[in-house]
Amino acid sequence: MLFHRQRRRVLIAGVVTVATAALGIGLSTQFAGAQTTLRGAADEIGKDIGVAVSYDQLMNNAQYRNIVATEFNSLTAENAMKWDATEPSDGNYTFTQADAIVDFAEDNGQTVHGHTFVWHQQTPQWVQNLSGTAMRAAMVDHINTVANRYEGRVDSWDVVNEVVSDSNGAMRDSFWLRAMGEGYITTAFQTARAADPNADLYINDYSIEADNAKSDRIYTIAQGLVSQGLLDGVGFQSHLILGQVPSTMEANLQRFVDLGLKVRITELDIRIGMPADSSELARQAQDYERVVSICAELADCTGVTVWGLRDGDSWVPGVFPGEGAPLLFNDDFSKKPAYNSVLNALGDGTTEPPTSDPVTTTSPPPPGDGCTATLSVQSPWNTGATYAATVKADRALTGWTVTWTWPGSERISNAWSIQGNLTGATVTGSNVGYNGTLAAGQSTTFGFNITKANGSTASVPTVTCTPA
Ligand code: G2I
Repeated sequence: MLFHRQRRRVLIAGVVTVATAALGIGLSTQFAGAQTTLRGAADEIGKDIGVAVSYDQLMNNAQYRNIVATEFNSLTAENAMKWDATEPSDGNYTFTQADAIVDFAEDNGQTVHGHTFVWHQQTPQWVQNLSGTAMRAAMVDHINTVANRYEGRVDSWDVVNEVVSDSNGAMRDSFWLRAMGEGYITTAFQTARAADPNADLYINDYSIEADNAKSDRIYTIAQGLVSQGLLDGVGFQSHLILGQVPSTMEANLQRFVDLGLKVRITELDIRIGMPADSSELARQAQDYERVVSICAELADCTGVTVWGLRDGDSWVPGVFPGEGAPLLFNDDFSKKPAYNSVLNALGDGTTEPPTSDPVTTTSPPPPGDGCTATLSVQSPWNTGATYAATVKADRALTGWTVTWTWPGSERISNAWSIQGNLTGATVTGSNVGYNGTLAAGQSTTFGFNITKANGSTASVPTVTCTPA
């Protein structure tokens, strides 16, 4: 691999105006939480836990946004970065949806895995009708424009998607292949590499989880790209069927790692014949646990992305009538058994033994009409901890600021759903774009990780919350 990229967990530094204490300050209640999140557990083991997001849900559904922000540290646009969404007609680029998703990820300290530049689906007819030379020019322009726009903000790209067919590992007979020949793949990777030299470049496909003719062909293509320094990783989509996690999956991923590549589970879902009964949901949880464990235990597996949040968000029932329930959350946002097994496979946030039980202290609720903030230690380890925080509005708010001072050497290393001056001894942070407006009685959340002295107790300082 020629190019390595630091995982991006950027704190957004900014100037925050702190209202004076007279303005409806609430003292926090503090307590210890036993719960952890997928995100907290994945952060702790240095993996991505991602979700494919729908622009519409992200814009219109506060609960969806909240779970996407708190449970996942990586996002993929389910449709918004595809060619038909970004360049519906020649040279007319539309980035409203893709921008919104990347902004959301940035606000929440999440990485973005980009999907996708070159695919035989969701590519407009005007591209499909071009001659070889013109198609090449359109491809180069498209990749340059999209990759340049998100340079430094999208960490990795599915440069080509589904280029191998389902029969005997032959190349897919797509309009790309017919117009440009097999060289279209190299052209795509060369263009992407030049456009964003720091992004990790992936080849992505389905039904390549097992060692089979299709994954053999991907392996051959990968070898060729690696020899030219053009490939960083292989995406295994993993649209799986209940009870059919391939027995060769681990060994198959390993052979790509042995080429010097990263591997990633890019579109995981596990579908069930409907209606799904409780034993099937339990079996699904086992299957999820196996797939996520394979990635968790493989150093060069960067992470797992699930292809949608709730069962009702999934593409599966529309394409496989009578099948469904393939994801981690029910439609009411409750967690399915598979959620817990994924958490387990990610190490449950307890890969290092806790140094102490989290401290529980409670102060009386504030009398004022502002807001209260609650911190809880979710999972401490020797040199750090993940915290969850809740901000509750006592009256309708259009924004909030929280502040506290660490008693010791604790410092925030990364945070989500909050922005401000977060890294010092005194922390001052405000809402991000989506979680500032709260009705009376409504709550929102943010979270962060800290570093701390080896073996010390993760403290729970008093938090002051002030309405904007
Ligand atoms: O087909 C499942 C996935 C296989 N691998 C590549 C992925 O990009 C693909 O994702 C799916 C999306 O989950 C669907 O949401 O790709 C489909 C398109 O092939 C997406 O479906 C399309 C519908 O077919 C369109 O009718 C709809 O306008 O989503 C569009 C946007 O909602």
